[in-house]
Amino acid sequence: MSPAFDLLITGAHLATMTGDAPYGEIRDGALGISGERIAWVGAQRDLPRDASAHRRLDAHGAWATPGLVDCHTHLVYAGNRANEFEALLTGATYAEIAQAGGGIKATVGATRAASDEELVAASRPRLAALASEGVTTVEIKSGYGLDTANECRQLAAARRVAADVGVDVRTTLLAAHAVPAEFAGRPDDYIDLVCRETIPAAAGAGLADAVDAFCETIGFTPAQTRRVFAAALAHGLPVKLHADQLSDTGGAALAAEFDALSADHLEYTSEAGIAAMARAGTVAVLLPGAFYALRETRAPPVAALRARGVPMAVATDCNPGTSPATSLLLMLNMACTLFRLTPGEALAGVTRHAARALGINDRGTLAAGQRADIVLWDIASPAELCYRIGGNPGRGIVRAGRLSERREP
Ligand code: DI6
Ligand code: FE
Repeated sequence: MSPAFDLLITGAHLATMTGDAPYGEIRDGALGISGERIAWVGAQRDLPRDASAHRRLDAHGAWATPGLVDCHTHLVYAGNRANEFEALLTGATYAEIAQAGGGIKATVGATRAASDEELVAASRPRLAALASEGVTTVEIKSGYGLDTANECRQLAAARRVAADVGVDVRTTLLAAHAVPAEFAGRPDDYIDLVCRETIPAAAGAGLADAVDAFCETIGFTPAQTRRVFAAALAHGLPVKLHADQLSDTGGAALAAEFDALSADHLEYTSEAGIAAMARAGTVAVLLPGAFYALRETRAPPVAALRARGVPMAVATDCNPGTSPATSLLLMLNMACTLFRLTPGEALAGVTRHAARALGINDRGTLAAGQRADIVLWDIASPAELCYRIGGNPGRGIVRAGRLSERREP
């Protein structure tokens, strides 16, 4: 039977991100799409002669990659912290800013005060900016509500923003991000609330796809993180962890112990933590935007992660404090320049491995059966996506089989 595609893309070089060859490259390739799925991938000369299509697109030598996946963001929040950025550069210290109610506290205040409409309106441009660069799947965390109602409100806003912009979303409950003012000095009581009330509420309402925590000397202890993870798993939700960002608290190994989808940041992760991640199949999510903004000097242990075969993803960490970034393409460059990933590793980090960090296996590669999320780029080689500092060579985006024209941010 001759295949009849809904959309047939020809004249494209394909970075399929499958197999062992760099980028899974197929020169002069074609992509057949049926409904929301990729139905056929290969060299154009191998396309069945009698293949027909309702719609055809000649890519004129563009490169096609899988739709990009930003697997770690906190992009739903109100207000911003440009004032703190400015204060730091004119002599204030982090401690002074925190004492004056700044930092995460400031964003929690603004987010709680915003109506649902305001929260969605404030967040939409950030997701639209990511989408304009070919992001077709995004993860969005809560963590600026810090009570059950506001955490759930943030998760619901994340779903709404994603539907508005047309990006597929996975939401993550990050109630264990900071201790809210109401629980100052009583972090264990707050964790009680998170385990007893917030996780069950978010899970029961179907608002969360995973649970995350900030395990750090300035966040929650490993013991508190364990309690959060146990509650998450008891409610059927997989876990992820902000691990070893500022110090080695054994976060990576703790994440692995709970079969976490990912452990994120990892600047201070030890060899034992990496070995545990390798055994558990936990993805390492690298966040060069936060590393850069904090002017960190200790890079994550990329060589050791590579040696152990731990899959590495790359994400924006879009948040108002430590990574006010809305460009995943810029993160590709920074992952190579700051962390020494190869362009092939970086591109896998925003496609195949990023999907895996979300526990999704139907995207992140160009292969038959995968969701038809595809980006066409005006580039001469895939490495060009990592080489540029700024700019957007995107030419077209296919989201779940539907071709949308290139949109400017
Ligand atoms: N790690 C961070 O660096 C950010 N959150 C986290 O878990 C900080 C977020 C903020 O400052 O608003
Ligand atoms: Fe983060």
